[in-house]
Amino acid sequence: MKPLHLAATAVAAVMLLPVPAHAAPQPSTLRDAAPDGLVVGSAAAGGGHHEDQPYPDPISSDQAYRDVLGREFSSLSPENQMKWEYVRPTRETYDFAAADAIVDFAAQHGQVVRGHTLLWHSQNPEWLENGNFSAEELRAMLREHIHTVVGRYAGRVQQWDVANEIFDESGTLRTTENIWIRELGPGIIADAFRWAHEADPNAKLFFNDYGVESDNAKSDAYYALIQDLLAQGVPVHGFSAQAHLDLDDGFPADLAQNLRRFADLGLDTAITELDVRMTLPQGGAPTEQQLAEQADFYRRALQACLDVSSCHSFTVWGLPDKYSWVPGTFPDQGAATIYWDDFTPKPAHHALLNTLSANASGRATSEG
Ligand code: 9MR
Repeated sequence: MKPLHLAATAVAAVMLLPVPAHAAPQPSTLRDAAPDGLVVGSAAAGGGHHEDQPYPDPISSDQAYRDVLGREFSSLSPENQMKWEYVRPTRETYDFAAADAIVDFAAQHGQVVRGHTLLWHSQNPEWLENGNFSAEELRAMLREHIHTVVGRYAGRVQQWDVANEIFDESGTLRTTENIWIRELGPGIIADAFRWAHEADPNAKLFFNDYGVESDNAKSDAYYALIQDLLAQGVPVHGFSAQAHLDLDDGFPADLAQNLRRFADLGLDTAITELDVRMTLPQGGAPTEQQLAEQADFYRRALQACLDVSSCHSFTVWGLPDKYSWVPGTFPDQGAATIYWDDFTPKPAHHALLNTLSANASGRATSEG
């Protein structure tokens, strides 16, 4: 191990050196600053008709939003537009208009796409949740849905969140909330991965959840399940931590270490929905101190991904706060994203850019 004080002295010495006139300019966008093998993504906001989003999808209506989304990012995740609630207005029909708009935008801007999501307990249409379908019907519906949706975007979606949030905080499968697991048993999870793999053999297939940033009961449950599925030959390729962080909770300091144990199973890892909310002072504007702490959380989450060589995808959950899910869900909290509402960058954006730039020519990981 390198003596730390020597390394620190060397860094300090380098910082004092004058910048040579021929030094390459620091890249000015997140996507340009990212090292090879890492895409930097954002959620593509919207979904249109959800009650917390009384605005049209900004990707079709807000030019400033489109400019930033296209310029800064190399990966897009539909925030809502590939969920059952949006894609399946009725049992017989599919509506791909909003999802197509994102996938087309990504193609036009040289971006990859993370598909989100196929098997989840939330945002299912009422006709599905209240349909009193038999197990046989539900199984056929899920199979058809996965084949149709994954098949439609085959070759255009890099990673799929096949199963989202299947465990609760105690590491117990959501056997009552999740219609698929409740009605069809836990074996349906393996089938969902198999069907997705049939529809797009090149897409990386993920388990995705929040609250799994640390080594805890929930991430342990994933670890055990994934080991079991891999032993059965089920095509599981990735494990991702959403990383909806809150300044009040502190930073999950073992994030890299936790991702690394999944990487050691041979999996890809990813940070998929990073935002850092905070309790806002009276008046609603974050303090300088809060913004600095937030920037540090963003920096540390990115560094954790950079420190794990199988972490190829790092995504923030939306751009300006006016399109963020946070204020609608946590009334006293907000300011969770990396842009102000006029699309000027917050300190958190600078922190990400600097951290990427420091790793641009390869990952300077703390693994050594
Ligand atoms: O950001 C999404 C918001 O617009 C939706 O109303 C909400 C509905 O559940 O889902 C939000 O995204 C969630 C994501 O799909 C899964 N992880 C948690 C995200 C924040 O709730």
